[in-house]
Amino acid sequence: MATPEAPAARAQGDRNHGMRIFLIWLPLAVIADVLIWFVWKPHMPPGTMTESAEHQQFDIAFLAMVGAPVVLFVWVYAGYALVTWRHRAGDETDGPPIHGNAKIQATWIGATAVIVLGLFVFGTVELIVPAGAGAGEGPAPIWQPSTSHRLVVQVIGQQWAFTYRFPQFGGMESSELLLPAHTTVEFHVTSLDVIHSFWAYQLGVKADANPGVDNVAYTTTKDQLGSFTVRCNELCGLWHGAMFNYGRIVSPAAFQLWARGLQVKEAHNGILNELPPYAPSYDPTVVPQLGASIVKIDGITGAAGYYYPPQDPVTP
Ligand SMILES: [Cu+2]
Repeated sequence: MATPEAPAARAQGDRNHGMRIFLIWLPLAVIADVLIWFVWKPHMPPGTMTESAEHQQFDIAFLAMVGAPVVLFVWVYAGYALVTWRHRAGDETDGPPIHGNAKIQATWIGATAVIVLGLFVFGTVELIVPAGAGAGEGPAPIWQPSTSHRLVVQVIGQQWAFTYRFPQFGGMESSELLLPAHTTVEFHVTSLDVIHSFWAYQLGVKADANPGVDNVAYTTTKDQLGSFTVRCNELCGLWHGAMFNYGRIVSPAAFQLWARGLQVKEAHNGILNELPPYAPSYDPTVVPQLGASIVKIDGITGAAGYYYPPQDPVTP
């Protein structure tokens, strides 16, 4: 039979257990956080193609670094408890009655309060600082980029394609999204029919595309060139799954060449004249009639749908 321990001896034993658990946990937590930051973070989505994407990558890595020590503490404690306090053969006694432990309770409440409130402050700050976790989405964004030199791109969702409109290039439209490197982009996202969502994954931009609403989202491209994926991220009907395409970040010179060239082409073949004036959103009831006149024009670059019916329409 085990003899009951004296309270002083038990307190000393608790301290030893606590210190041992801490000493097992601490190096594991440090190793996990170092691995997360230096090994995992460079591969974390959405990458570092834009400042907003990079900021989101930082947020995910930081949250993982806060979470990993907590998970490891639970595992270490569970493992330690299984080994140290397991039932031993022949021992039929109950454990000692416990009537609270002010130190452990205070530590527990204090540590969890600091973690939860710290995450609350971190999350709130990251949402509202420029290029933070949010891309500023909404009709009235909570932050603005510091520069007024912005490329404005309107994103028009429709079943089942995105069209991109460039008001600084005469309202030119394209079904392809090219963006220049080292440029702050101001997206204005709207829809012609049902609700869609513009999700430019590697740009770290996701904004609802709602009819009659002008949702603004910002991002700033960096020096990385290459393609990125654009998906519709809101179930919008039968071909929702096919509503994606690829955009590209190109050099500023290549972008100017492309955009000016398209503007000249669309001015030349009459598309710019036929398009409605640039506006934050468009009346979807007039768009089918608009498409009826636009499809007769040769050299159409826009997306399929009301605006630009998919069949070859150039039949007199
Ligand atoms: Cu959609």
